[in-house]
Amino acid sequence: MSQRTTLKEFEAVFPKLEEVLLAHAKQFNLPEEYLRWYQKSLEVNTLGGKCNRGMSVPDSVSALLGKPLSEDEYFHAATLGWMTELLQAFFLVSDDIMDSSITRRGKPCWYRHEGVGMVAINDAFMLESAIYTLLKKYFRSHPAYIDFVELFHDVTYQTELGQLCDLLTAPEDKVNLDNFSMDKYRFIVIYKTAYYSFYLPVALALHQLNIGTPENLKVAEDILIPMGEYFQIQDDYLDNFGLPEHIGKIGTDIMDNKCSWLVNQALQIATPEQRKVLEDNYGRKDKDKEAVIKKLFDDMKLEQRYKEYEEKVVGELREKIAKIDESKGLKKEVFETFLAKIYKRSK
Ligand code: GPP
Ligand code: MG
Ligand code: MG
Ligand code: MG
Repeated sequence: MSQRTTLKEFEAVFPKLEEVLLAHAKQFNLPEEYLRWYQKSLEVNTLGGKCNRGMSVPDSVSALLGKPLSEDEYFHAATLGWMTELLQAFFLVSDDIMDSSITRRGKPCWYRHEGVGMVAINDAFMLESAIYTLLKKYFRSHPAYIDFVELFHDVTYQTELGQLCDLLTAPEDKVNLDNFSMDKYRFIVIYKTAYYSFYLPVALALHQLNIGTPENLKVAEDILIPMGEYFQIQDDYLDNFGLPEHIGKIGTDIMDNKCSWLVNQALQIATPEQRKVLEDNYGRKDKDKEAVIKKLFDDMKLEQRYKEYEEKVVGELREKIAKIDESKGLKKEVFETFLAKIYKRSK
């Protein structure tokens, strides 16, 4: 029987990795006060999240092996998990600047901390570098070392492609609703979210066990990419319909002119009058105009529409998972566990 990790067990691995990262920076004679800065950036930006992505690595390794992990197996799987959390930290610090966001995980965004500002950009780069420092330290002699390196590089690039499209479909001062479409939307969310949040943790688990064959990776991708698409649609839904106390952030998609799931759905069903309301109020840095859009989304019953979408997509995902052939090393449980973690989430 496999064993699921707890947040507490997973978090218990972090101090060791932090120590390694600080010792590595110290080797370059980074002055003590700046070491403390790096430490604070690591702690503020990497800790305090749900760690769904990170914990999915040990959970997946355990499900693939069908047994609880030894101490060494757990440490290595959790270290790979923390690398996905470092990648996420790198993305979020950067994304919050690009999105002019206010809060993250219930606290001010890092760039809004006293004395941080645009130093946050360099801090983001250093969070990314930390991945490769840990990879070299713990996986240099693993047979899949180069696969790990390439996987992180490829997934980072894919996320950047998605972010590019996310940003370019949302210019700050030019609202053009014709710019939005469900096709563009799918591209954005698959690349900006699904690869790093869903495919990456499972691909890492497969490589840790040396069963990251092209065939296994392809089966995983075919399920995890649609699952990640569903996850980002939830994120867009929660941006408007979630509670800031639950999601730990204040939604900015309407004012940011984002090509979000909600606005795309609204465009599909809008009457000419409703379209005019969207045209006049969407994507403006104005609280009153944002309120008009929020009211319109309520009137258009987008919450109900989301719930119907959720049931449909979860049914499809369950069918795909049921069809997995377990004879090549993959396990349905890997995907079932992942899906269970996000189904009907409110945060
Ligand atoms: C989340 O989108 C997307 C990312 C975190 C990827 C960022 C990619 C970079 C290359 C920086 P979002 O803006 O909807 O997330 P949130 O709602 O959490 O701000
Ligand atoms: Mg954002
Ligand atoms: Mg963003
Ligand atoms: Mg969002």
